[in-house]
Amino acid sequence: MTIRKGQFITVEGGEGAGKSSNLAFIRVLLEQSGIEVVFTREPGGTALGEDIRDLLLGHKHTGMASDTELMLMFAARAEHLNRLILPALSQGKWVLCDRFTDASYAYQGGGRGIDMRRIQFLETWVQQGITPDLTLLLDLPVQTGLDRAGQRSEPDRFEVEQTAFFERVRATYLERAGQEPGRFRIIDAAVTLPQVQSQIASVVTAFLETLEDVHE
Ligand code: Z5A
Repeated sequence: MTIRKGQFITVEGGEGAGKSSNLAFIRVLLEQSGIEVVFTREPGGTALGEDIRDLLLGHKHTGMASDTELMLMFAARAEHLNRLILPALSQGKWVLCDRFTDASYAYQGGGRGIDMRRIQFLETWVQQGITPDLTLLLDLPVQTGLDRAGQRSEPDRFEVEQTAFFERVRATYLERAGQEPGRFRIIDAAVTLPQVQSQIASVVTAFLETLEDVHE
């Protein structure tokens, strides 16, 4: 595996959590600190990955088996890691990614009910030890997020799921955050956008300070 120099930051959250609204803010925070940032997303991030994203989010294959869905997520991830994420990190760039493997645990594990051990197996195979250095979890009550997301246009293949599905997604995210407090930072995303961004700024600043300490 290539030796990495950059940092790998992921942003997660349920429906309407405000990831899109906050990712650009995080990117600016990092760039203001002189960091070169590669901004990407999952599923997607490469030409092949974006084609897989279309299969996963579109309505052409509505009845897709849960295992198929999970393996397509990891197929896109393998391409993403090998073609974009690892090369960028090894060049010292930072990677800011809109969702990553925690989403597979939350949506395919929690939401669809796939045995978490299957997801762990794919994670070990595909990632070979590469995990995010920092994960911001934008957390909010499911109904608040659904109300926000409902203001958007055409729902994708995940957005048509019922409230119970999103409750399981949220519970899984929070459980994972509890299991890995060193990597996760939970952001209260139910408050106003400026309040959310204030929390994010504190987290990013503290993370940058931690790295300075390490390098002193
Ligand atoms: N998925 C999966 O199942 N397994 C995997 O392994 C991976 C992904 C990697 C694509 O994700 C889908 O793939 C996703 C999980 C699945 N499915 N779902 N659902 P995506 O990230 O591309 O799609 P998304 O979840 O719909 O995210 P999004 O488009 O970035 O939306 P968002 O996080 O909900 O954020 P938003 O668009 O910024 O905010 C929604 C609205 O709320 C918008 O009108 C904002 O103006 C408003 N907003 C935002 N913040 C606030 C605050 N603080 N107050 C009030 N209003 C706000």
